[in-house]
Amino acid sequence: MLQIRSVEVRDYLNLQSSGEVLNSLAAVGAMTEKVFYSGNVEKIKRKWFIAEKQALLITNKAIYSLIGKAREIKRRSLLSSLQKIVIGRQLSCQQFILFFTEGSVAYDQHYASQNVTEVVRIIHSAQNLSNLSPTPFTMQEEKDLKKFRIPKREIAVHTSLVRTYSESGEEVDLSSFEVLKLLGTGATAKVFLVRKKSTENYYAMKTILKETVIANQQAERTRSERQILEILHHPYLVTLRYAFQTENKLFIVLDYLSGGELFFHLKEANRFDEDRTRFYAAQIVLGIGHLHSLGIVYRDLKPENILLDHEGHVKITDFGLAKSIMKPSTIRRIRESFVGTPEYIAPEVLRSCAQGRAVDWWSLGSMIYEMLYGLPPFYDPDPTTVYKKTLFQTLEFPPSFSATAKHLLSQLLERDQDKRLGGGLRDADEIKEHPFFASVDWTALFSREISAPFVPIIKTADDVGNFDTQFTSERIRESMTVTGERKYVQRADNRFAGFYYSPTTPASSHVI
Ligand code: ISQ
Repeated sequence: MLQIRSVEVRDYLNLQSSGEVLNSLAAVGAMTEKVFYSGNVEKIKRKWFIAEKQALLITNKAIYSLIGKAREIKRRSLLSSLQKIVIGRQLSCQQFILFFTEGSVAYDQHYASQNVTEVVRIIHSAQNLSNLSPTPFTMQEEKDLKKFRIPKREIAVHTSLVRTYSESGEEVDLSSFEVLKLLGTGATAKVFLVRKKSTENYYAMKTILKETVIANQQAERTRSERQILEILHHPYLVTLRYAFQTENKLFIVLDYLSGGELFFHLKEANRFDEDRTRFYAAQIVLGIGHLHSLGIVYRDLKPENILLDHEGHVKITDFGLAKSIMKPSTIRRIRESFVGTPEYIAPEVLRSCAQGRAVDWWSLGSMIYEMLYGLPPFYDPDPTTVYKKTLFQTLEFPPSFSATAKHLLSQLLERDQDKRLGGGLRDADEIKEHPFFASVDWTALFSREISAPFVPIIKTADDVGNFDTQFTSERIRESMTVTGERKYVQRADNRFAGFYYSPTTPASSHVI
């Protein structure tokens, strides 16, 4: 068969030479891609059938939706993931839908354009050039293709966010656990204290409603959290024990950290002395340093995400914002949208600049300040003022801070991430060598041989006294019991395929 190896280029918007597009492509590591097509399209949204003007860009690798004058990338979909094209009846502005599957996530993009035939031809030529089979297309008589879209519920059906996980291969499901108390609630998740029936060990079970994940476009976040958790084995990072699902929910089973949130204890104590602060900060340095060594930036370091175990050692939890960036050299190139909690966000995040590992060291500085003083350095009740102060306000210290603490904090809260302590290639080692940590035996600390300056009061293994009574006093609803949840049948429902996890060696939550 005759192979056509050339591509007609129709760069109507002149994007190949556009600085904005080059910047956007560079931000996703795609600056070497060749533009084959660019043109205006209307992106048809589900809601009320609203159309939004966007630019469609086709390169030798991917299809992009670009928005605004800055040609910001709204979505990048690989040509290799394009499964099907549906084209509507010919009109001045003809509709078409592109259906993609990436990993096990399926989604569609509904557009209208005056050049649909050209778009499809160029997609096929670009695929041909990369030795990909041309994506099949179907023509439909309808001019409105809305009914051909993947229904919102169905998107979930094709979405595998997190693999099922169990270290031992032991079969677990919701019926393996007794749900005892609510420990906390977040935007998309609830955390319960549970007891595993077979071993009577206690765990914290995070439950996530699938629908909420999909509706809030948190799929990527949930998937990444699950993947990151599975590879973490460190004394100061929370350990994943099991993961499974029912028809409506995802379940992540973690060690129960009965000491509660560091935030809870900080509020009780008002502030910590330097020794106690140093103990927590040093363990966080080890935990975050380990994440960085795996190419992961945590991005959400704050006292609410640090829990204490029964011995008073810290564990970093909640990897929902953590981002895996495999090569350190690419870290700086990643441009991220705005994420995090105001008081702990580094200035470069606010400026939407490169977001590297150093953002975590800025947050560590904010946290150390808060532990020593009771409030973070740029605190204000108004979040906008927090952002302004983070960017511009001179760092000031209360007279109670020692000279070494002030020196450490001014180095961590350095606005230029390249000059920030920890911002260099040696990452956590730079911080470990600071005089503030001179008394720390890092080897002993890693082995958990150093006893904690404060041991939480825990009366029984299922004591929830270190969690907010606002949650723990809540009655466990019927929906959390096994009878209230239809058991998930993996083969029949492909939604969150691969979520399951159970340990290879019997894991015990700590016994006290
Ligand atoms: C472990 N123990 C108690 C509460 C928790 C909340 C979130 C993640 C892990 C937890």
